[in-house]
Amino acid sequence: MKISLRCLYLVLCFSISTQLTFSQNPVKKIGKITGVTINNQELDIRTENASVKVTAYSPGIIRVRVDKQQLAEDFSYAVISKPQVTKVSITQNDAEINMITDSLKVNIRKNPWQITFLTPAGEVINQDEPGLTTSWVSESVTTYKKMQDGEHFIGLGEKTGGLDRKGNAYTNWNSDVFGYSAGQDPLYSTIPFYIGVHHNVQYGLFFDNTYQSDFNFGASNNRFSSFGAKGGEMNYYFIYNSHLRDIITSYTWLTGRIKMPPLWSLGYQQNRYSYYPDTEVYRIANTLREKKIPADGITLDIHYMDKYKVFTWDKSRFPDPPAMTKKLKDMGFKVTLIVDPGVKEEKGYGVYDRGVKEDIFAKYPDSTYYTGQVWPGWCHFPDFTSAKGRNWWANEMKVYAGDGVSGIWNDMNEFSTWGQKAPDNILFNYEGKGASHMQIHNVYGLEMIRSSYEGYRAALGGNKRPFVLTRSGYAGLQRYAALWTGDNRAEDSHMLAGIRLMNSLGLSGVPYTGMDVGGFTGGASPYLYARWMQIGAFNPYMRNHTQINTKSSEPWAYGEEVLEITRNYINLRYKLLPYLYSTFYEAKESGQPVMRSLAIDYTHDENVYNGTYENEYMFGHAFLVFPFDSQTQIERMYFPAGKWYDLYNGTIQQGNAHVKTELGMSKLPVFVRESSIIPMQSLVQTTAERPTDTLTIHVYQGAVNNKFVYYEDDGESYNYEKGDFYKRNITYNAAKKEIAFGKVEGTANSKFSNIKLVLHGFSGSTFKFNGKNSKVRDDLSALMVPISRFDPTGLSNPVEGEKVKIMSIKNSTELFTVAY
Ligand code: NBV
Repeated sequence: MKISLRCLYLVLCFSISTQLTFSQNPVKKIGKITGVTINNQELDIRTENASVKVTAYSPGIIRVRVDKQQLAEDFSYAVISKPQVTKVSITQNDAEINMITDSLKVNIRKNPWQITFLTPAGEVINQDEPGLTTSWVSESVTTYKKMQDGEHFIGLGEKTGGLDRKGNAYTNWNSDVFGYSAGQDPLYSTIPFYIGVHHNVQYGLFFDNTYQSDFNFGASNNRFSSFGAKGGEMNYYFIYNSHLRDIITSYTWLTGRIKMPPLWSLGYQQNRYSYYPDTEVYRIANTLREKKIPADGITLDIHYMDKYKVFTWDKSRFPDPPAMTKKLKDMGFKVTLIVDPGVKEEKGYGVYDRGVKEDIFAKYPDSTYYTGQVWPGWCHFPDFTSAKGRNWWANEMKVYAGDGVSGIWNDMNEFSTWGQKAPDNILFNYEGKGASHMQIHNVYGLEMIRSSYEGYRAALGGNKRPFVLTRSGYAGLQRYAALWTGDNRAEDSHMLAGIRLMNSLGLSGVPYTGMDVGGFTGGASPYLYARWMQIGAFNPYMRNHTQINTKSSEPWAYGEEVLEITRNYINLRYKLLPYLYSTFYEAKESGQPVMRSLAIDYTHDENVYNGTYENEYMFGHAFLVFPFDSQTQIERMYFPAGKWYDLYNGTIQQGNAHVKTELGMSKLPVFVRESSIIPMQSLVQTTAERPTDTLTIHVYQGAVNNKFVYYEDDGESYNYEKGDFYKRNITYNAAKKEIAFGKVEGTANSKFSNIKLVLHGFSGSTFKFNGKNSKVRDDLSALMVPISRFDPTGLSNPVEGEKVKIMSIKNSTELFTVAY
């Protein structure tokens, strides 16, 4: 009796609680479809609880918008492309809708809503988790996707952790994270774009929502991956291509690509927090030259300002800025200045007064200014989400152009108020539509760099490339700036974490990236410093930087041996500038990153996602870099399919192999992919110096065909947009053993008048050069010829003395004349 009463009680409790849960269900689902309208390549759908729009944006890109209310006016700071006219067939019956483009199929189940993306052959690429699909909890909206067997997740911008994000969750809320830990999240910027990989397919997913967003790639669950935000619409772009690299190209078609960077910004940059007064800056510049360390940039941190007030100089430290920048320019250095968005609240400070007069500072809902504390003390913050705010900033920047400054370094633009929380209710213009801090926080940095880029370009007269660097940003930031990964620590784990951050940024459309080489906080050991500088030479942006009150971090601060190693690798970077610049051209044309995670070219090779090998990357298409830490003497390397040449001795390593290697301080393991084509120039101390007139092109024998797009322009203007460049394809046909130089495109002359062709691994064979048979007379196995006191690799030595073909390319549009 006792038992049955208890049972009754439990049954009663259970049914009440189920009902209670149900009647108070805080989760609102999208529900079943109640109406469908087909408009050419677009579906307007009404569900029980939402309005939905599904658009074929292009054959391979489908956009999905879902809102509890009517869909709002379409607006994005990230997406710059409009839908392409796309051939689609749309059919429906009571149970489902099918939308088919030339590249993919979309299936939408009606009751309840569930969307599935399939290949043209009908394989599932990605689908809603059928029980969860899209739902809301209060204003937070989330879409749940079914976790596919063996699915890998990569990208998502500046995120710590492994290459494969499976099993982890991430938050996007741009944050000032001084001395962050190597696994911290979130960091400074937000790119809500990731790539999924499984069963020989890969897709991209861009969730364009600027509120705080959360991604869950099966963190403690094996049912779903999900993405959602604290407000706004469910608004995502699904991208499918048959190669991963093309997904990056499609994503950057949507969100934009870099412009050609100023050539000088690809040279070595010397930095610290802070170099002052001007005499100290000269000392650094002179020492770089005396010690023959090639360098192009010196960056000034906050101490150049008068009491940290933006757009001012501390005249006791820098009495004559134009004279200083001129003197440095004559030595081949360009100056980059840091700027912070916080404007000191101080009547009589012109920048502030003009900001008040033009009413460009962000306010609370009661129309009083929002005030937060940063370097200069209490500050107001420009509203970069209005053209008025951006123009005001642009105007203020003119002073630096007059001072001869070449680069603008945007710091603290998360925006940061000493890492404190800024209130949700600060109001921003948001292009006239009005938005709260919650909505615009993640795009504040993006709009600041937009203003810095457009403003400084205009300040320089419109046709000179400014260099713009940023710490914060949102998807699309690549259109305006290079990004560096903020305040890392001088630790091995940070050096490697930095590699993964940059590789992930590259997968997420940002090719121009760098980290504080040498580490920002703390001090590196000589070995760590040497290793970091070697790796830095294989980063898109190479800047050495360190925190205030740390030990000096210039290349000579760690003794002779480290100095020589550092010089060797910076020398190599300068000789590789023709290769690097052409690689940036590819980034501009197709969004391809300069640092390429192996997942791009070896997407379905499981070893690539193995934690032991996840830091390996390609620098451009030719160099496989193994960024090992400074602690271990013996490490494991993984070589993907193909044939690889040791950069230093030409030894051939077959791919699909796991190899142990012994490490030393003087050498970073680097290999060259078979069939690579690598243009190089003579060593220069600055990009302001002309290299010799011979361009050396290294070709590595291999079994696969290759094409290298060789590109040059003046390195400083936008004339290339009007065709003023020099471009030609260099192709290698493996079966025919033929190397061919294509027709020259563009109106510019090359800065080189001779080409020297250096062949690697062709020994004893004949090859065709532009259709004519030639015998290989000299074969060079290594790109670098070994000699040197400290460095058995002899990176500092140019390849010289071999009898190789010299071909005149002057005024030539077709073949070269061979001049031995
Ligand atoms: O301006 C000083 C630093 C700068 O050196 C660093 O690179 C930025 O990430 N800045 C942050 C301000 C805060 C430093 C504690």
